[in-house]
Amino acid sequence: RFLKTVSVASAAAATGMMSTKAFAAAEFTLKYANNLPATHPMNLRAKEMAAKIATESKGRIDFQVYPNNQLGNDTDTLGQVRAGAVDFFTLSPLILGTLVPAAQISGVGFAFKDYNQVWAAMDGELGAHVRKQIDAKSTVFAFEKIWDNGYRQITNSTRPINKPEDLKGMKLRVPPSPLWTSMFRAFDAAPASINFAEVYSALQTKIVEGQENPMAIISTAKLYEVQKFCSMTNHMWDGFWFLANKKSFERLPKDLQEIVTRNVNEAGMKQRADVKALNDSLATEMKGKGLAFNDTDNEAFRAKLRSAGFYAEWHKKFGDEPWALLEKYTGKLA
Ligand code: X2X
Repeated sequence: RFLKTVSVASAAAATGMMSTKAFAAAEFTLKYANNLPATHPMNLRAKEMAAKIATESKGRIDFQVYPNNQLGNDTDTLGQVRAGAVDFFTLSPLILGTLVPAAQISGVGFAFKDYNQVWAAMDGELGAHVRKQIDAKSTVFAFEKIWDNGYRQITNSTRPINKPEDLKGMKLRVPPSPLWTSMFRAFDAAPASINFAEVYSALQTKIVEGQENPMAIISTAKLYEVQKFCSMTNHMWDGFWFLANKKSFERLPKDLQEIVTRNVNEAGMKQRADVKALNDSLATEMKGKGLAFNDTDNEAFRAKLRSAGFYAEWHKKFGDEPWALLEKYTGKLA
């Protein structure tokens, strides 16, 4: 470390660019990328966490946060974190399903009735099962505490979705993931896989009529500007696994690994509380911005998935043991 600092400083001196920054250059520069606006709790907590990591590591780690798809859309960034060009990435378990199919299990429609079930499962055996699959099947691993996205709601520019039949033929953007496409096909909609980076413009230009996301995203990504209706379907809980490239992480000495791990998990717990509070409080604000809200009867939508064979199909795909783990937390799904 001493040698490295000296060489950076003397290089700067030699070129006449001596600056205090040269002396303070961090030993490890780590890039964390995500797909959400800088104002979303994910980025507010990540920024706070980055500052804590810098302080606790005494400047040895420069933890850089790149919000809003700055380094590429989710599909690109997944490639970059696999290759180690990006060190950390937060990604929906369902999109991660394009690499590790087993990870999609937490996204089964109407699985978790409430947050008690979500955190019991994700901090418990279901989450452990998924993290083990990620570790075994890829060059990345997931930290223990999954970050929150929330329960997803459907927005569109055409009509309120009151019952499953209202989704028939609707051109709906879904994130790139087999389970998402399968679920909206089961509703007889016309799902199109589009990365979040392109969602605002796809809605604005009417390439699709609608999309589905939690309230905190509809608000911070300003999707209400290009949508008329918001139907409270709560059709799926979604989170973000905080992923790290294994080689990047293993390059850190143990004491720095411990600082990063503890801070990622602690920030995740704070982010969960922020997201829940926001998702619960935003309807009033977005009504004021012209979005028309309606509630729905969850049971009707669930029955539609059941009769379309959605649960049977995914039970078979995931296998009996993982499915039993899911139902251990949710109760019988079909
Ligand atoms: O792509 C989405 O819709 C988002 C932002 O919710 C996810 O990351 C899955």
